[in-house]
Amino acid sequence: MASPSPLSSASRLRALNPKHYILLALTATLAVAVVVTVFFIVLSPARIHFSATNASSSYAGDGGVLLNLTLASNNTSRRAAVRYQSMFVDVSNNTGPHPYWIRANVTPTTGVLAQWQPRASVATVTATVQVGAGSTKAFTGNMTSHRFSVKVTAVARFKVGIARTRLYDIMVVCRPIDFFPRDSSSRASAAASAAQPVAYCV
Ligand SMILES: *[C@@H]1O[C@H](CO)[C@@H](O)[C@H](O)[C@H]1NC(C)=O
Ligand SMILES: *[C@@H]1O[C@H](CO)[C@@H](O)[C@H](O)[C@H]1NC(C)=O
Ligand SMILES: *[C@@H]1O[C@H](CO)[C@@H](O)[C@H](O)[C@H]1NC(C)=O
Ligand SMILES: *[C@@H]1O[C@H](CO)[C@@H](O)[C@H](O)[C@H]1NC(C)=O
Ligand SMILES: *[C@@H]1O[C@H](CO)[C@@H](O)[C@H](O)[C@H]1NC(C)=O
Ligand SMILES: CC(=O)N[C@H]1CO[C@H](CO)[C@@H](O)[C@@H]1O
Repeated sequence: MASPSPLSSASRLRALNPKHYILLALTATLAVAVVVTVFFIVLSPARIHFSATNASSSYAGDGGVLLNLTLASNNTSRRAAVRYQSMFVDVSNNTGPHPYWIRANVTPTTGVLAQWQPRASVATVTATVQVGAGSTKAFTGNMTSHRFSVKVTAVARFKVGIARTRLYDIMVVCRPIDFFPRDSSSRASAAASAAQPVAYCV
């Protein structure tokens, strides 16, 4: 009559438990890894493409110049909406290694930026850089410079259904743009054909 004693079954349980724990832990780790990977792929911030267009300049009342551009946020994601918590646009007169940046006023600061931008949609904001009268000559080469950089720094959250991600930092620099087209005829023809150059940002 060799029925298993309570002691031996208890010790067998003790022997199995660590294995179970390890298996459970491995399974849980795997599950978390899968969830994180899926989340990352679905909500990858790389699905936002910025571009700058409609670069133009005009004289400010104080003798300085205004540099205007339209910044487009192209949310190419098929699932995720995006909402910006902040967005800064800086313009530099230098595409080289030591840029000198001036921060632009972005309008509208509420509205487009404060709302969820739906998946597969384009939202645009206007950015205006005010170059003071004193620095117009140095910053714009007396309005003869043709290569300017645009930098976009944003903090954004993504949403799929009701699931929201943490905040992501986004920083892109756009291809050089020109606020001072070389001759007015090319500016006029560009405006007439509505074919403004588009500078993509990466
Ligand atoms: C650029 O300006 C033109 C004319 O003002 C306008 O029709 C066009 O929608 C603008 N482009 C963007 C991307 O806002
Ligand atoms: C640039 O934007 C400002 C407002 O931000 C506006 O007053 C000015 O007319 C614009 N200039 C051009 C050339 O569009
Ligand atoms: C936005 O991205 C889509 C998908 O790649 C593209 O077809 C569309 O032309 C883009 N629109 C703008 C305004 O950049
Ligand atoms: C850019 O602007 C700064 C300050 O106005 C000036 O010192 C510098 O020479 C400019 N750089 C170029 C390439 O025009
Ligand atoms: C700046 O450009 C204007 C014409 O666009 C010219 O009359 C002026 O002499 C220039 N200033 C300097 C310091 O080069
Ligand atoms: C205009 C624009 O933003 N085009 C981008 C759309 O998205 C694809 C990838 O999804 C990019 O390659 C394009 O540059």
